[in-house]
Amino acid sequence: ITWKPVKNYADILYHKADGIAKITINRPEKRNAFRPQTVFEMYDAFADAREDQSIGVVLLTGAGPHTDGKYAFCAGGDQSVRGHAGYVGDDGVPRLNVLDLQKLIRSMPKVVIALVAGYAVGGGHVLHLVCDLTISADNGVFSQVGPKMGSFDGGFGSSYLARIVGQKKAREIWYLCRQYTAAQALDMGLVNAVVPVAQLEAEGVKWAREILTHSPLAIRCLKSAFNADVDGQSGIQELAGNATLLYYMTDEAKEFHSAQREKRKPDARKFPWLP
Ligand code: 2NE
Repeated sequence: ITWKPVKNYADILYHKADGIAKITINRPEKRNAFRPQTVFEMYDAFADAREDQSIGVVLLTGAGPHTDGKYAFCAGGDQSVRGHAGYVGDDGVPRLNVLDLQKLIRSMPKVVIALVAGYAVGGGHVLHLVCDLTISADNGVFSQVGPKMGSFDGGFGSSYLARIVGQKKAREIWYLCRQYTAAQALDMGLVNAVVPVAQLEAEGVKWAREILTHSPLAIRCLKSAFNADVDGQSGIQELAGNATLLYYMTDEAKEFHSAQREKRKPDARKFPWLP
């Protein structure tokens, strides 16, 4: 695959090729921990991928290995900029803007695949969790650390984790703050596959290419259906938005819309009341 750079950012890399976008957190010296700017940049790139009709799959990964030879997907929020009320950017404003990013990843009608090499820790662990699929390298390390360093994620990070691995395991993960290997993560259904680290990107591209041979609308509806089961009214909104999208594409909706514009009565009898 020949990746083409899309836009220059300070904290991330953003590439596209063959219907696939790749977003790489590029702070290996900090184990790819995110500061507010990193998150704003990721949000911008994800929003671009969402708008681009040629893109069906987004790969989210971390740059590495670092000069010490270690890999990281993401070590969560950058603790060196954690202030009184959140992570503080150059503008001095405390934020938890990663929550907006989590929602975008979940709601965008494209498939997002996390490619995890090394540490997926804290808010970095939640980032892989909210992706549709996760492929881990054999050196993947999965961990929530909040209760041992003064934080927690009571949103997707806990309740969605429990949907994935079950209540008992999710409570263990958060209460004990242990590290789990890629093999353990596979065992508990936290990741979809484990491959040698050298093959991680190639495996992600292979999965993406397979997905891209399938029906975009079917996958769009499936993603919102999976979300609707978990996300309450906002999940139903997403699913229903797809029904509206599909309805707009019918002759029936077009007839009613045209009739209104042409100030005439719509010909309702042309359309069946299907059983
Ligand atoms: C990830 C882990 C276990 C790796 O350990 P190790 O021994 O391989 O690396 P080391 O030496 O700890 O880290 C290498 C460099 O990366 C920085 C370190 O400070 C160190 O820098 P230098 O000393 O070489 O200058 N680094 C690593 N993680 C960082 C981070 N999160 N922020 C800033 N710098 C970081 C080990 O590094 C570790 O445990 N990291 C901390 C994990 C952590 O506490 N993450 C935040 C959890 S809370 C969160 O993410 C969150 C939330 O709870 C709710 C909402 C949003 C976010």
